[in-house]
Amino acid sequence: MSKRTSGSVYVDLVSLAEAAEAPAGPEINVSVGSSSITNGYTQNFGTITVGASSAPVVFSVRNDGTSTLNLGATLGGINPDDFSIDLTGVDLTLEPGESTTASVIFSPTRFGNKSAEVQILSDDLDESPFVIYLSGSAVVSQPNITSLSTYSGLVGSEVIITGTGFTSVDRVEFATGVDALDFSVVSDTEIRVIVPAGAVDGPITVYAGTYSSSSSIFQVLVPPSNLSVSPSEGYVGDEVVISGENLEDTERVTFNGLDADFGAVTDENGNTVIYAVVPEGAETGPLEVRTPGGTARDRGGIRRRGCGCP
Ligand SMILES: [Ca+2]
Repeated sequence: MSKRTSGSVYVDLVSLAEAAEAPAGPEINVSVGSSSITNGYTQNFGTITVGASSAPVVFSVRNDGTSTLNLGATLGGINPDDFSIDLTGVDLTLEPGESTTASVIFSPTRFGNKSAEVQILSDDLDESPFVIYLSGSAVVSQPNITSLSTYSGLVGSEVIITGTGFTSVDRVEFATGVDALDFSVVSDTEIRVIVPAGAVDGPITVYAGTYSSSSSIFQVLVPPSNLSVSPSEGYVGDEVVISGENLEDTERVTFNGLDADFGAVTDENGNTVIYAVVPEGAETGPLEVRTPGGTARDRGGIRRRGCGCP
């Protein structure tokens, strides 16, 4: 700013002083909110529940120098995975007087005290890297299961767990001690989990830090398999013996689509064996056994012998 008065020139001393202070070359100036910060500043994000996220903290970088300031940024330190920096739209080349902003959030995945650091790399002569230390404390909430979408299901099927305090859940376990590898915390009140291989009947338990909560019994269904039928042919009214795997809880036996009377016993090896009677009207065709886990079909099927009137 200058004033011109009757031929004499007066230079504004304040402007002159500012011009004198403007450093030659690039000069980084970092601020959070409206306050400038110095190299080594610590930003504390306070206490956040595991699984939740803090509000973003916006940092702005301005070039107070007289030539171009080139920027880069890295996130490192002890717990970089618990923080994230959003560099969307960041201008990494600042001309004198230009500025750009980036935001950082704290979104811890495990409980405890967390720290990390942002390093702003630039061609500032004496402030590169410009380090901003990040800190925060992660706490967990107590999960509580209130219900399951189903209390039985096959390995590989999905179960929706409903309850409260799920934000911090980092582990889901089936009986007995079988971790679910595939689950997602959809919200604080919903978790979706895939029944893992090896799971057996028992409660589903969710864990958050030192807290846990268990459901009522979940029954793991297994499809019947390896059917073997003896004899493989007979008359209406004949009894056949069906063996195989996972025949417990058999709820239906059919001969070529016709329902048969049947009963189940446990043999000396602990396997379930089904006795079924060839039903009236049965024709030659497949024999099927249905359980809550699915349906198995005898490969050879059963032949109806003669007219069924010996
Ligand atoms: Ca500097």
